[in-house]
Amino acid sequence: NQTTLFIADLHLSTGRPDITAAFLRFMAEEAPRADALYILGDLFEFWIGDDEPNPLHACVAEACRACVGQGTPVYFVHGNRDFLLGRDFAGRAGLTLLPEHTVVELYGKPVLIMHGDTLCTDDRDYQRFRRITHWPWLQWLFRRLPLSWRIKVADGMRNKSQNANQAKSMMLMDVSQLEVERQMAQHKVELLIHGHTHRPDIHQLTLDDRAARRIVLGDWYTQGSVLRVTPEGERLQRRQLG
Ligand code: OKV
Ligand code: MN
Repeated sequence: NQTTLFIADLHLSTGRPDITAAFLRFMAEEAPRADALYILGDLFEFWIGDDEPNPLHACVAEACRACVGQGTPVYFVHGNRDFLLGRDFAGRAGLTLLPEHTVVELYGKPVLIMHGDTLCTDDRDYQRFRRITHWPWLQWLFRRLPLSWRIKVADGMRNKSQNANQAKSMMLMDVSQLEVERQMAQHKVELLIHGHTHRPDIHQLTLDDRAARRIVLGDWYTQGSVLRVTPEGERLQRRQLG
């Protein structure tokens, strides 16, 4: 024991049963042995409401619930894709929803955790999309639309975004170093853990002449990415999907 697990960016969808299988195996075999599991956003490829009757969602909820039932709390931070995941689904899955930026104490050290999209401040178009789709009254309105309308709107938005992203540079889609340092200083931490950029790595930096680190989780498109934090240190691991 004495291990806390972190995952992000699984982008689960019915179109990728291999990722779902890897996640379910992880939830059954590894997660229950940990002190806690943190899911740092984009568990799902898209989310248009807790009322979508999708067998994948029921399956994932059951797997999370079983893990929590065995004594391992599962925390969830919203990603840029599943930001509409709400209290209904969280309740069914036994998930504890966390705010977008949270400082957790891990074996005596304060650690800042987040999805990571708020670090990408150079991508002005994305930040505008984020601001608008997070307006509470617009979310309220969207949630009240018939499911078939929400599916159409969401499909249209994803198609549009896919085309836009192909034109964006790699630099633009990465985090802003200035914003990383700003948020770490604001929360007074020397360790930041996030996902979103799909560039798994452990970055060293200095903040106020002190050594600090930023750990980036990888996505699960071609292999799993799991961060294990113990009192001794951190290990960023990869998992075969098959
Ligand atoms: C998630 C992203 C689609 C990026 C729509 C209000 C509004 C929520 C929504 C619809 C889309 C999430 C919920 C999805 C992320 C995209 C395209 C780009 C960059 C509204 C609140 F405005 F229509 F009223 N949505 N879906 N994108 O398909 O999961 O992250 S989504
Ligand atoms: Mn993301």
